[in-house]
Amino acid sequence: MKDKVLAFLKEQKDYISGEAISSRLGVTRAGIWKHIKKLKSEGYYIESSTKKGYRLMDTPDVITETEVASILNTDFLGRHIYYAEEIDSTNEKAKMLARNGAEEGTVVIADKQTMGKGRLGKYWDSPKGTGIWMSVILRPSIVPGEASQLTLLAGLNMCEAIQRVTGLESKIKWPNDIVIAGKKVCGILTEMSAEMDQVNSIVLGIGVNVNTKSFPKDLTHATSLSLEGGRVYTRRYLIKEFLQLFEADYIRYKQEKSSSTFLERYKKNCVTLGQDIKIITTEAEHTAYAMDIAPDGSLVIKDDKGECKNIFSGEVSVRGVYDYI
Ligand code: BT5
Repeated sequence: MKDKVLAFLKEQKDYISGEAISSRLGVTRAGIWKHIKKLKSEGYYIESSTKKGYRLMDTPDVITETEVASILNTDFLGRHIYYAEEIDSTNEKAKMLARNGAEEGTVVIADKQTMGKGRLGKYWDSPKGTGIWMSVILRPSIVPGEASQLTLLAGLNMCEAIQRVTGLESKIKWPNDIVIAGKKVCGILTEMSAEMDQVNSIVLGIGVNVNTKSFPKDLTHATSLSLEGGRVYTRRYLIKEFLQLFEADYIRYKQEKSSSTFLERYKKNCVTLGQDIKIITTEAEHTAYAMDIAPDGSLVIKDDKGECKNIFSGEVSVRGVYDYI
């Protein structure tokens, strides 16, 4: 019913009385008021006047299923959207939905996360209304070792989506941080449910700081699109761009079963390559030179003894020797 009220308000050019809405939609005026209140809390700017009634003034930056679905041009990605104003973690919700049989392409979006997660138990700052906190459920027939290729692809597509929507020079810090001017604007957390030789489901969790104005003190390397671009961006256009780019590449990846479809594009956007880096594990820190990305998604490095090795995401963090990237 909330969606019907919204659709009705969108059709009107002027104020419409509560009475007119209620008789047209067959709901009590108290019911209409409840839905209007909910729409306002989702971010719609609805003016209410005791004399004239209601008028939808603006749909500024709403990322509900209705608004996202209405602009999405995909076949299966985001055809089912679960939206929450507040949630613990979209990845937790998506994992639960996946366990209960949610279809491939189901997307979970929240306006705020109270327990947003990074990798290895780290936290992800996800304040209300400023970012994209989103998880995508995938069910590819691949072996668990291949899943990291999909997280690279998601990172690449979000990097490209940011470039298209904002014109900013976003880059990828291997494996999955997206950075602008040396600071982190997006992080990706992939979680998977799998047997030894088959993936059941993959949850790609993506966090983008879009209109964040300031960060907690400990996040000295964080930035937002708005801070870098000097303007406010509409989150749903970035969601749309990402889902469309990712769907096209994901379909090709599944057909060809190879990262070669996107590896060159990934390398072109990757700031880690050709740099001296620090490789940080829970036990130690080593310096190395980042040479290449292998087809399996691992980073090919030359260590300080001159030996070449492949390192895999998951267990390590990579930093520039002098700075964050
Ligand atoms: C990540 O981990 O970068 C993965 C972040 C994934 C977040 C999404 S949001 C939707 C979905 N649901 C979830 O619960 N999570 C996913 P990692 O590379 O481990 O980086 C974590 C580190 O980034 C933290 O230890 C902080 O130092 C820093 N950090 C935390 N919040 C940040 C933010 N909003 N922007 C930039 N850096 C942040």
